[in-house]
Order: sequence, then structure tokens, then C-alpha cells
Amino acid sequence: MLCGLCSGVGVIVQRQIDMRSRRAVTIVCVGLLLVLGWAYSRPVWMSGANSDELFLPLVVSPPGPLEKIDLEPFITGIGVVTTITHAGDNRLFVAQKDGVVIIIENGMPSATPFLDISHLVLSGGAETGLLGLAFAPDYAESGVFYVSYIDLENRSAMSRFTVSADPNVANSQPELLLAIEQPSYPGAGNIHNGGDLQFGPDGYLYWTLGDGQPSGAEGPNRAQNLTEMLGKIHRIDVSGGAGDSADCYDEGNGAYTIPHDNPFADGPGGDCDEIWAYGLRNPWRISFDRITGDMFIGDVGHHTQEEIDFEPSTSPGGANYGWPCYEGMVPREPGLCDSAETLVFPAYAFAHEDACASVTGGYVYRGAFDPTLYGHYVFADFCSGTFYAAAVDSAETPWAVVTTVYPGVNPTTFGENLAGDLFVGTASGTIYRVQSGD
Ligand SMILES: [Ca+2]
Ligand SMILES: [Ca+2]
Repeated sequence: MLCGLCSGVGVIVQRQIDMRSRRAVTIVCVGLLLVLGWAYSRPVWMSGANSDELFLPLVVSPPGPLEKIDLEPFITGIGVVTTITHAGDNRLFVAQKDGVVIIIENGMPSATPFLDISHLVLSGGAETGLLGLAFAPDYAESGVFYVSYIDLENRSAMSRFTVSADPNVANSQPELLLAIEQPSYPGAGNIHNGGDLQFGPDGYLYWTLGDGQPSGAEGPNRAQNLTEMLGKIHRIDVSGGAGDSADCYDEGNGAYTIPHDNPFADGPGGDCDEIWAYGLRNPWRISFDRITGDMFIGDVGHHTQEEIDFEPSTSPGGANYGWPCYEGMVPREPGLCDSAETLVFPAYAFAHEDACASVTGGYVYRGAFDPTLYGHYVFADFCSGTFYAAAVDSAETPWAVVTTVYPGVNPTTFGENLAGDLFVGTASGTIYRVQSGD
């Protein structure tokens, strides 16, 4: 269309001026179009602006293949990071293991915490503390958000909170919805607690709970037992919508409902109606792809395998991810499960190469800032500092995976801002921006 416009101008000019002038006008016109074309087609990063600003529609040339995962320091000197998320605006909310949530805005951490529930949280153990934070989809109107943590009774607890009249400070009075007893073992303490909270594209709240079993100890097969909550992913309705009553909780007010199509909903007693998926050991960080709605689960392994489970957005729920019958793809106690045909095996698994490996599930990058990283699910190994990027938009299976190792970086959690920029939090209190490198 632009070329046609230029020709049209040229024709009009042709009737009015001599050949030399026509040539000069044509050169100027083509030059203008080239400049306009560059302005509209340049990559986003050339604009020098933050990716949370609005842009004109872009025509970006196809990116080259991802070669390296780059970490750019974003914030340092905070506590152990367990959740990075947003509330539907430009602020980044960072939950710390000790029970404090801070806001990062314009690259600066807030001086005053958004929330401090350190007096409600048992955070002394390796895997205890404030573990999950999720803002209601209607947060801008309701001011409601949810926090999961290990409470002073050593239980997995989930509470509702509200924001105060100051948008940067929350009320610290919890409304305890439910709390679940957690086993504790001498020498190991209270571990494998899961604790992630995410709202799905269906508006329901998903909560992960590990099976609570310490490494090296045999015990009850909780992950396959549908009458208890541990070793599962739960799906509940906290919006006040119609649904069945809460079923399995040890403490709390049970002020949530069970979606009618939850896969094991059988009314009071029997199976726990809250369960969405089972057969999980320690689902440490789940996420939903903001474009496809697919769910990605990082499930921490035992002695041999770490795994990423993939659940398509079309899933009706009820998937059995196989623990403790299989660890990754490796049989462990297959007799504890129904036949292998009934199980969902990992989309990706990696073997332990030394004594320590612990997967931290991540996110599919869907931001506009980095076209090379777009469509990659980024996750990591807490122990070795290995970062993985799996090309999940590709039709190829298994996924093509790029790895980059950052020794000494212990990634604890990933998170997105509103624009889809990807961040990783660490045990040392540094948050990095995750991007493609070369
Ligand atoms: Ca039931
Ligand atoms: Ca599994």
C-alpha cells in the first residue's frame, strides 16, 4: 500500500514539474517510506523503552535460534525469594520465605513491606515459610489475594488477605481458609511441602502440596491416596461461585467451593473433592502459559530423576503423574499404581548427576522484549544452577532444550510481571531478569 501511495504521488508530480524535480521528489518519498518502515519494523529493544509500555504493532523479523540463557541482575540484597508475581498492574510483588512480601516498582524495592506475616509463619526449616502468593483475577476491584505458608502449628495453610486503603500496604489479618496437617520426621523436619498458588485461566485457584515424605524414608503412599490432600494439585473456587462444599481440610473456615467438574468430587467424605491432579512428590512451582493455558509442573525428584510434567489446557483433570511408582521415567515401586498406561509420564526429565538436584518449575516466556526467548519454557535446577529452556511452541517432541549453567546461583522460583518479562529469584536474595544470550 505504501508503494502504491508513493507511485500515486509520483504520477501527480509528473504532470506538474520537470524530470529532474520528479526524480528528486521520488528519492525523498522513497527515503521517507524507508524511515517509516524502519520505525515500524525495528525490534522492540531498539526503542530503548521498557516492555511494560504500549507499542505500535510490530513486524519483527524471525529471531535466530536460542543459544544461551542470560541472567541480568535486577534486585539484590533481599531475602530468600519464594514467589514473584504481579497484581494486574506494573508493580512486581516478591514473597520471601520469612513471611514478608515487598513491592518492586521502577526497579526499586519498597521501603515498607506490602505484607508482613512473619509472626504467623514457621520459617526456620529448609522448606518451610511463606511459600505461595496469588492475586485474585479481579484484584483491581476486590483487593483480595491468597497466601500459602507453613503455619506455627507446622501445617500447610492457605489464607485470604485484603489490601488496605493504601494500595502498597495490605491488611495483615488472615482469613484462614484451610490448613492441612504435615508430617514431620526426626532429622528431616517438615519438608516436601509444595505450596505454590496460581489462578488458572478458568479463574479457579490451584494449590500444590508435596507428599511430605523425607528423602530416604519409606512411608505412607500419600500421593496415590485420593482420600488425603498431600502429594496433589488442588483446584478450588474462591470467587464465591456456586459449587459443592469444601471437603478435606483439617482446620480453617472452608470458605471456598468445589467446581462441579472437579475430577474426584464425590461429596463429603471419600475422595478429597479438592483434588485436580495426583501422583506428585513435591510440585515446587507450577505455571500456566498465558497464551495457551497449558499447565507446567516442576516435580522435585527423589534420588535419580527431576521432572517437568505437562498438562494441556484441554485436560479434564484427574491426571496421575506417577509418584511414587515412577520417578521421572524410571520405575521405583510400580506395584503401588494401576498399570503404566493410566499414568502421565513427564514431558521432560533429567538425571541427577551428583548428590543434589532439585527442579524449580518456571514459565513459558511470552513477553515482547525478547523474540528469541519467546515460546520457551524456562526452568532450572536449584542445586547446580543449570537453567533449561524448552522450545514448547515447536511441534517437536521431546522438546529441544538449551541449557546454561550458573554455578553458585540457586534458583528458588520464577515469575512474570504484567508484560510477561521473566524473572528468577534465588536463595541468596538476588532476582535476575531472564533473557536470551549469545
Ligand atoms: Ca469427597
Ligand atoms: Ca511423575
